[in-house]
Amino acid sequence: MKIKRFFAADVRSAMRMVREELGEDAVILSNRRVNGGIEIISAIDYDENALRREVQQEHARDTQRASSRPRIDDVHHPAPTKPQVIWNEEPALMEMRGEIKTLRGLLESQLAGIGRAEPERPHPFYQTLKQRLAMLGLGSSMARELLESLALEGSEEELWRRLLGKIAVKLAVTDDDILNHGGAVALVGPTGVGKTTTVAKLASRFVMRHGARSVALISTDSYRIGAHEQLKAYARILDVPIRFANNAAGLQSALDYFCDKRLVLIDTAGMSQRDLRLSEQFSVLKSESERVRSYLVASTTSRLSGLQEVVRGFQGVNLAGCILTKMDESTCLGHALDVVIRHRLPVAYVSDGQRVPEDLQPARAHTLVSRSVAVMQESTDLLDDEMSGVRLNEAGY
Ligand SMILES: Nc1nc2c(ncn2[C@@H]2O[C@H](COP(=O)(O)OP(=O)(O)O)[C@@H](O)[C@H]2O)c(=O)[nH]1
Ligand SMILES: [Mg+2]
Repeated sequence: MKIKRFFAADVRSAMRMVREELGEDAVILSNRRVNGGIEIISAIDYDENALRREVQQEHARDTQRASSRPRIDDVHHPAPTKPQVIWNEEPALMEMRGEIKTLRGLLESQLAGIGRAEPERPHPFYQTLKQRLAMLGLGSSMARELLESLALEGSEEELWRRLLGKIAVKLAVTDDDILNHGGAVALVGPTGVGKTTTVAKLASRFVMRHGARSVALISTDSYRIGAHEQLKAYARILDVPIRFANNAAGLQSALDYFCDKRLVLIDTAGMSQRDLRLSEQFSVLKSESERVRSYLVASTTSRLSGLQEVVRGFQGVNLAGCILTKMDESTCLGHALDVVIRHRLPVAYVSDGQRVPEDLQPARAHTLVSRSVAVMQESTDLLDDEMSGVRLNEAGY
């Protein structure tokens, strides 16, 4: 560790001197106003223990010096002038405040772990791997389960790769189920996640494989004005028949009507999992549960708690699997991985754009995991860039 004192007329110049001499990783240890300027004590390769030892040694030397000096009565000492620090104007202090905030967050999460009786794992990589899993987007209980099942032997990178392998093993996929086997398939899920677009992508792919006569569409979305129009437009483009069903009887008759089709795709009304009409929708689908397989469409841009609520809310119909959409917009795919693993929900397809039919792929476990790592890396790099921008701004550059 190297400690250095910098003196300049103002904070901005002092900070510039610190950065020029010690670089971006320098840690500000103290900062105060002294006669005629600003004094900053800064360190590089900061080691708190070494610093404490140095301070203790310095303190011991001071005491020795004081005891060897003739004692002067305190009354004769002039009152020391306190250095003046304007707390809320000092960029260095703002930076320290940020660091303290981060430390507090870390401490809180550690204490929360103790509250949940986390087993003591003294392995040096345990915490860093746990943090990497958290950055990937996995919830803390999933991260703990994975780490507990891992033999902690090898380098950190080897352990990380093994953890990713374990995630891939836990991820169930259905191997192009809908397009390979056809049948009657309903897409359910909240509004705006991409159900109608996915119906169009699947229909279009099936038409490309087996011709327009093999596919039919049904819409049960009678709640939104214009909802039918969107699907109707796709039906027209693909030249496939379409029917609308507003209740169980309507769905039954539409399915009977299309009984000669190899694939019947049912686009349902987008509803919030909190919507009371959802159970109405479930009862319509359940009435045909023998014939219809339901897939949940979920957006990977949702947060972990939101996705959990969606999956729980839509379990009212027997879900055969799910389709993960908006991968192209997601900044954290791990949330979706956590939820589908936890609910043992096989992933059928992933959608990564708006183009019909190009932006839809059958889900592959290893590809999903690698993609999640790539997205995590991109987000971390972005955050690093933003943080260094903030630090420079705080320093007045
Ligand atoms: N970026 C992106 N947008 C998508 C994706 N899937 C659907 N969308 C868009 O999301 C919006 C809502 O899609 P829609 O199919 O109407 O959702 P629905 O309400 O669930 O039927 C539309 O603008 C789609 O083009 C995807 O994978 N990525
Ligand atoms: Mg729709």
